[in-house]
Amino acid sequence: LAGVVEAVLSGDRLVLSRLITEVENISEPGKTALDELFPKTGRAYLVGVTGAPGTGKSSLVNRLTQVLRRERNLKIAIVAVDPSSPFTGGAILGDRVRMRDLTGDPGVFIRSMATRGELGGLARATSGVVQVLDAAGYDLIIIETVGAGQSEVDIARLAHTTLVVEAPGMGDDIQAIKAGILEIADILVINKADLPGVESAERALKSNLEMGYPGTINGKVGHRTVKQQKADERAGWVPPVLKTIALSESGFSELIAAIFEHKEFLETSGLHAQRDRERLEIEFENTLRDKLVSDWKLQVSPAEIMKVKDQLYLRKLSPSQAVEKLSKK
Ligand SMILES: Nc1nc2c(ncn2[C@@H]2O[C@H](COP(=O)(O)OP(=O)(O)OP(=O)(O)O)[C@@H](O)[C@H]2O)c(=O)[nH]1
Ligand SMILES: [Mg+2]
Repeated sequence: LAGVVEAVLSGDRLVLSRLITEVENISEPGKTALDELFPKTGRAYLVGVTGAPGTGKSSLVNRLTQVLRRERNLKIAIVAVDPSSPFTGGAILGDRVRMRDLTGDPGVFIRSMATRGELGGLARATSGVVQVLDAAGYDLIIIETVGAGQSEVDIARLAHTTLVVEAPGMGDDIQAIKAGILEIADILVINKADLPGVESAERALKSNLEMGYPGTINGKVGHRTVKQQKADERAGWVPPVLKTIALSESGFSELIAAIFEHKEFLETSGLHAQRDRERLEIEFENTLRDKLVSDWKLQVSPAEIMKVKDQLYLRKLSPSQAVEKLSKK
């Protein structure tokens, strides 16, 4: 294992790929490696890219990386997360084709996350993978997720700067508003700005921002921690609405400027450090909960649990009485 950690730190991409697989599977060697790499983490800047399917997220990430590689001396890692299991095979293939321009660049590392049944597990696995890439010395880590629900919000919480990508073409019917993901945006991007309907998409996004940002969007109350974070940030940051065409380079210098402006804002306001602590606290709490549950399960026999569960099904014990009863053993 010592060899693995050293190889990763020295930039061995093959070893890095293998280690990521271990971490993705939350295996024992993966966990041990994460422990060893942990002191080297906390340096990378994380950019989340989310939005409805087909808005051009992968194309945008591809173009953004290309332009950044040309204009700034940064090592970039891309993590594509796709929790929609039946399509993952295709999505990965599609992303590979789209990101083909980047392969061969030693300063770019691309990884598609394998699907797992449990959404909480995906967020956790992604967090581990990002930590490995961070330790491996990638300056910028871009995380692409399809914006659909809580798991995307959890993954977006990993990022320092979150882009929500929208595309014109549906009049005022903005996908991001429907999905309730607008509130996690630090930067709003209308991609496919070459298509008709850009102005009305822009109008809809801006009026939505003014109306309720970042509280309730279409009656949906966002995740509390995100909301609080965003409320703090609102004091000094209003998400800009930008337009890009990922098929060309149109809008990308503005997008890059906005990302680095937001980074600067987080750093000078102290929010960067605060978010970092919050992320570590969440990780600590989750790990603590997992450990307490597994320790508890070791102390109670499965037969005992079954017996109590039978009483639970018959409604002779409430869930809390059932836990109470088992804990007294
Ligand atoms: N006209 C136009 N088409 C674009 C633009 N950006 C992306 N596309 C096209 O939109 C389609 C979807 O692009 P993707 O990059 O796969 O979109 P995505 O959001 O990553 O899709 P999923 O990962 O499946 O949610 C592709 O056919 C792209 O070529 C753009 O700026 N203008
Ligand atoms: Mg994609």
